[in-house]
Parts: sequence; structure tokens; C-alpha cells
Amino acid sequence: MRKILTTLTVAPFLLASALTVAGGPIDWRDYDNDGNKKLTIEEFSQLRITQYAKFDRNSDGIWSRKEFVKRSNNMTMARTDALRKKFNKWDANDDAELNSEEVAKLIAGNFRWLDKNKSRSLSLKEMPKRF
Ligand SMILES: [Ca+2]
Ligand SMILES: [Ca+2]
Ligand SMILES: [Ca+2]
Repeated sequence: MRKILTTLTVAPFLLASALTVAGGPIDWRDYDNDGNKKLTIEEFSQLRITQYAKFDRNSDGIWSRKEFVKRSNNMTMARTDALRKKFNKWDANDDAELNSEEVAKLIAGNFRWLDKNKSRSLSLKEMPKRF
């Protein structure tokens, strides 16, 4: 009996965290593994990969240009175009997919851009409010 109760109390938390990953806004504090209120490139990569996971619409583990560009049916051409250009910049070998090397580079570039004071970690102040 005690065991069932434990399961019941734990379950809502599990569900809540699953929902956060699936759709809700990402709280970067969840990725601050050592709790020092700063994100290292490793911690930041985890966050980004979680964010980008939703672009893999067919869940084959590959981010294709088609998936990245086509987010909804009512997007303007300009928006579609901008996304395609963005993707092409990241797609170093031009195969319309992002491999792990390309993703790592993209995240590293992102990290350097956000790390304004070049401390090799992102402080609370440097992290954007929303992505
Ligand atoms: Ca940290
Ligand atoms: Ca995919
Ligand atoms: Ca590629």
C-alpha cells in the first residue's frame, strides 16, 4: 500500500516535467546541473538540444531542412525564406540535414555570442529571457 501511495505522489511531477520538455517554455535553470547559476557550454548544449528536439517532427533523430523550415502552414514566405537561409548557414556540407558536428558548431557559436563577457559561462544576466 505504501508503495502505491509513493507512486501516486511522484507521478504528477514526472508528468509535469515531461510536458515541459514537450511544449512549455524552457527554464534554463533546469539545465544548471551544478547549481552555480551559470551555464557552461555542456549545460547550454543540453538545453539547446532539448529545444531543438521538437524540430525533429518525424522523430528520426535527424534535423532536416524541411522540418526546420516548415513549422506551420500559415507562415509567410519571408519567414520561410529566413529560416531556410538560417539553416543553410548551419548546414556546412549542404546535405539539407544537420549532423551532430554541425549542431555542435551551431550551439558553440550561439554560446559565444551570448557570452558577452567571454567568461566561458552564461550568467543569469546573459541568458535571454526567451529564445
Ligand atoms: Ca552550472
Ligand atoms: Ca527528422
Ligand atoms: Ca549537413
